[in-house]
Amino acid sequence: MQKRILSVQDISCFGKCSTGVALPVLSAAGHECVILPTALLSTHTGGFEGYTFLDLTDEMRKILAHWQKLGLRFDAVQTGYFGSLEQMAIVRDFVAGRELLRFVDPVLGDHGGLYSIYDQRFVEAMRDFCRGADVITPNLTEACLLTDTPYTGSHVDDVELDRLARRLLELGVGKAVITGIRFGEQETGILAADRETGLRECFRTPYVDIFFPGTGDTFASALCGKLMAGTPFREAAQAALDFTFRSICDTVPTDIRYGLCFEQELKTLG
Ligand code: PXL
Repeated sequence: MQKRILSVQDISCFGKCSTGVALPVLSAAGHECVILPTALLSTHTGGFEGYTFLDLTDEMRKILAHWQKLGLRFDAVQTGYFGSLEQMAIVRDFVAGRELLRFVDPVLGDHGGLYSIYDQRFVEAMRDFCRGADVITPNLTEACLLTDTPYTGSHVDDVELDRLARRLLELGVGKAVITGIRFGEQETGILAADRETGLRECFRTPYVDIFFPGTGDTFASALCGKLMAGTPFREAAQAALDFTFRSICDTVPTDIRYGLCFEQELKTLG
């Protein structure tokens, strides 16, 4: 059955990420994707000089007030890149008391650092925003930021991974998937953790030594699409990882800033 999913993240006009990924991926998974843009940028912030940035916080308030009047209902809300601190409170107020699933991709940073517009206040607000989420999908950097753990690189041993997963779930989260973990020299992948079942399982793919902005967004939307289609958690995590890996393989060797060429893989999501 088709679900209506509200995707709250920026529109980066060039450089596939966030809303530019959520719309095609959630649609290909069979859902209606409604968008609530948090900011409008000429490009994403990952590697282009002089990008423009329009904060849409005030517009978000107006859009949600209109939808409130219309009595629109959603099966899930998926959040990604926020343009201001207030936006988290705005979305929290809108979803409060509604029966919907909450997917939070706690976009804060990568490679051990914060993205350019964020600071420690964002980290604290995001930690709070994650409370009560059904599924969160931090990369390793974000998992460390959310749990006050020093980031020591993308190779993490099993004990530390388990600790990170436990501390993420302790934020009051149903399921946590940590992305961007290196396993040895040859592999990369994710850890999936489920509070209810106690599941802790790593899923791996071959490591490709190129970083494409928007990879995490692609994974998060694919996972959301699969779960909302009723796919069980383990299978959904595996499918989202495979989709992301195949998209990476399709992309080599274009300009890495342009994002993943996931288009050929969309047909595999249905
Ligand atoms: O992929 C996360 C993301 C989303 N939106 C914008 C970004 C980034 C990462 O750099 O810059 C605008």
